[in-house]
Amino acid sequence: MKVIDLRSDTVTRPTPAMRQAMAEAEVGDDVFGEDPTVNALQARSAALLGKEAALFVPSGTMANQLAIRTHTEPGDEVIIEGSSHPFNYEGGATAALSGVQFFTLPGRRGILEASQIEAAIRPPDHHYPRTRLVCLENTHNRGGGSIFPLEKILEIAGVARDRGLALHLDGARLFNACVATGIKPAEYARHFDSVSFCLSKGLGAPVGSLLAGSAAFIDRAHRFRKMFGGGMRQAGILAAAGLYALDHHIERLEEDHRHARLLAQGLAGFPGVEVKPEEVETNMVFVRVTDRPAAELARALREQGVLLLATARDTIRCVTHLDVSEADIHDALARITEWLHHAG
Ligand code: TLP
Repeated sequence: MKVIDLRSDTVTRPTPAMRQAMAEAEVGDDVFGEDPTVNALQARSAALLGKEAALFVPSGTMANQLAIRTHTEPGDEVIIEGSSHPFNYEGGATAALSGVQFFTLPGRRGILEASQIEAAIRPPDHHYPRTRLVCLENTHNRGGGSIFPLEKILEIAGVARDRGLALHLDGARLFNACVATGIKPAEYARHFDSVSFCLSKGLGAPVGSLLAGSAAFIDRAHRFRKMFGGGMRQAGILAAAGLYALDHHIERLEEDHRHARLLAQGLAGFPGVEVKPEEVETNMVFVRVTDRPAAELARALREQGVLLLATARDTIRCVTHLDVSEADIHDALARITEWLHHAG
């Protein structure tokens, strides 16, 4: 029985063609700035986002943490949505590595309004932390793979600019938003001082993320990358996978989105679960489990060879990706129906 792994788009394995590109990569010592493949990936990523420079880093977490460290000084405050990745899933790194605190705001499916941000900015008084940075997430993971509407980004960027705040985009899945909306990466990116994106999610590379911004910003981030232990040597082997992914795996994200819709539509009628297919915007389906703990359902389905992620007591997340075909979606739905039918 083939295991259908819908826990995350991080589980993809490099394709034979990607492995070939990795094997053939020209490499050098990137800590000396001498890896031609890393340099090519950085230049390509900066151009794609319309930024002056970009830095290759091991993970999306490091990209976000570097951005936060680079934009702030200890004691500063960062405005962020309450279900965002840096606040919830980065091991408390922001407190530990940057010595800054978060001011969290409740979003609607992860989406914030400019008025909420405006109201959260601290007055200039020595009692308060200094508000320095706003972080947004597009697509928003816990928001359900939701797309941050460009007009709302524009309004928020206006507030940030007027109030002298930096603006960072956690674009771990930015290309999913781009493919779903037809908006170019640079069109999103130009409203932000820094943007990160991941190669190791929907794009299917085994490792790596990019952080992009002005040349001065990336120069400062480079120093913190070293400090955080993220300087890699012959990293061109990994960067080659990234270049391959940018060439071959962006347009196909549309397939993942179609599969997510199929999955949501298929699950919508099942007893014991609640799904809103109309809320599926990209490659994620969040399922509310109504008649048992979500972890119990995930455990039971694992035995049927369908891996899902319980993200809360009553919530399961399913993510479609490169290693899941349309036939796999039908197969997963059949196995889930069968199990629910037997479980009564
Ligand atoms: N997200 C992972 C888990 O950590 C939850 C996943 O399976 O979705 N930003 C966003 C929006 C993310 O979803 C993630 C990873 C990251 C940053 C961090 O990327 P990595 O895992 O490369 O550090």
